[in-house]
Amino acid sequence: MSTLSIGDLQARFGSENVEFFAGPGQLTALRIKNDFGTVEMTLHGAHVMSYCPAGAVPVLWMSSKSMFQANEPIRGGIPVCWPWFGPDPAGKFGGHGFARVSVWSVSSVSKSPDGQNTVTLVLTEKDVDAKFDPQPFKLELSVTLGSALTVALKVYNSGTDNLAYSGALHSYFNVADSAAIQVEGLADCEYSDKVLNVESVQSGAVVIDREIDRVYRRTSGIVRVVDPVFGRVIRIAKSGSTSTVVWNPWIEKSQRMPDFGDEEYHTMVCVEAANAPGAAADDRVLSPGAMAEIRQMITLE
Ligand code: TA6
Repeated sequence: MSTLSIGDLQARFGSENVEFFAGPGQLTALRIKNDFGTVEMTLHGAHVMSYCPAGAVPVLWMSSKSMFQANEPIRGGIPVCWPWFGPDPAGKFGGHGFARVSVWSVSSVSKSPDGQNTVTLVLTEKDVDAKFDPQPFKLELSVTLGSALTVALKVYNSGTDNLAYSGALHSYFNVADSAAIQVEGLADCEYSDKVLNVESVQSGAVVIDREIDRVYRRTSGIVRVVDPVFGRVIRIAKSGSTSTVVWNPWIEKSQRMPDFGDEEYHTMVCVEAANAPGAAADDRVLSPGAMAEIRQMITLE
């Protein structure tokens, strides 16, 4: 858990492209700014809050009602869901695991010869509230700002027992009008429909005309969010993930979430790189000393 002050972080890791500051809720945050664009993220949850390619409309979405406080998830950007995706299998804690509500530490900051900047944050079981009773683990979240935004989560089993988990990079994308977009790349994929509680197969592009909460299984391809109103396509590639989740809460669920504006479903869609529970291909078990990585690469076409 980072105990360094913003000044100390700036002295140790700051650069011409990386600046530490007091973010929303006074959470310790950092900004990567280079010729490719701007990214802002917090140490809280290793949470990418925003991504704006140079000259573009922001690509990631953030609720105007999001909380920015200790022990609470941020509503928008890229929540890091780990060691469980969805409800807590033990039924004790909130959804999507403890990584997104824990304070990470800065591990490294680097710049490549072609001008891409990478910041890596780290979390281990020693940084997590003891109430979660975590097995030994290490997570590294690397964010690279180049022609793409690349977010990579490495999971290390630093214990002596197998480490079973599920997880996701739960990315919220900014769209002009969710009812006008098409989410391409999932045609003919089998999915678990979490709203209707049925298994189904996708026909053509995904359109947002109701609450959509679908776990597309055995998917490895590129997903394209085609936004005719903004006149752009958000291209979402991934690796290390066997499920792609598409989510829009639509009307009623938006009204039920206190950290989500009643009308905000109009301007967002989640496309998530996941290893979701419930299908053998997805469940992840890491043997002692092993490492697995899940990665999402986001670009504007
Ligand atoms: O990824 C879709 C989902 O699992 C939905 O079921 C919905 O719960 C969403 O995540 C947000 O979850 P959260 O715990 O962040 O409110």
